[in-house]
Amino acid sequence: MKNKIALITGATSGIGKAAAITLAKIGFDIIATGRRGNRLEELKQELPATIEFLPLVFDVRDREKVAEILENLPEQWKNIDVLINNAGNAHGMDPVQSADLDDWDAMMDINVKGLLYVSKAIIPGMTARKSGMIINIGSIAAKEVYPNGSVYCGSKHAVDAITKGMRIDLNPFGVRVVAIHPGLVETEFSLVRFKGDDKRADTVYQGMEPLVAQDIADIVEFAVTRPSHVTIADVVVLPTAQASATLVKRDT
Ligand code: NDP
Ligand code: 8X3
Repeated sequence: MKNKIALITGATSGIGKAAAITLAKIGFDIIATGRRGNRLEELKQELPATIEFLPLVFDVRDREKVAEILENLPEQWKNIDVLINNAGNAHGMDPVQSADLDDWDAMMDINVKGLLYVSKAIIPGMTARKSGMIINIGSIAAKEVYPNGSVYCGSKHAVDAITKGMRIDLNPFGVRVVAIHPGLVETEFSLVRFKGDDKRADTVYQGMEPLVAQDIADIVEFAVTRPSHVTIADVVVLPTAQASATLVKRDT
């Protein structure tokens, strides 16, 4: 995978960070994005010195900034082979009648519109070159709806639909479009969802063995190393203890 470029959004922690390290280890040059620039500098220390690294600090909600940065990449970084739309989070977990409008805005603006802004900037290069791969990180919440998760699930259902639409529209250009839909993965996800309440975040994974970010990065690696006639279109990956969005076997 030498001289290939992967752009990973949300590479400051969790799944995005694991994907960046994994792709770097198989030779990809890495563009890593997120809002926490210090985390991107730390990530650099974990990457092999043999690859090139470009950290980009921006909020995916900032439509102008996303376009300004991604449409004006330095010449050597313009030809992106793999885009991983990973940046996203849940914000809150509340019934629709009492949930916070700011949480709803955050989820729709980041998980859906942010993914679109980034894709809009990167897709023209892929269609012009008639090659490339887009990997969208969905969720089990893209396939099922659970109590108090209406808008997070809605945002991920949108990611699922947009992924299918991308696959259809980009079909004439040979651009491969992949969706990976994880169940419970222990990252900073629950800490963000519960606004820094680490005790509540811990209960999400209590008494069960969740996936780890590397489990998802392994699937990313599998998808990007398939020959060009193969698209891993849609993967749902769950911890063994999880049978559905709401059914989790826990040790008591
Ligand atoms: P983390 O909270 O560990 O990582 C989220 C990443 O998204 C961070 O790098 C964060 O970077 C970035 N991000 C969040 N908001 C923004 C923003 N406004 N602008 C730019 N970057 C942003 O969680 P995960 O690694 O678990 O989540 C990654 C993806 O996986 C998400 O799309 C999530 O919905 C999905 N997912 C997670 C599951 C889980 O159980 N953990 C299961 C299924 C799907 P920064 O804060 O530095 O900006
Ligand atoms: C993250 C997994 O079950 O919290 O998308 O929605 S879940």
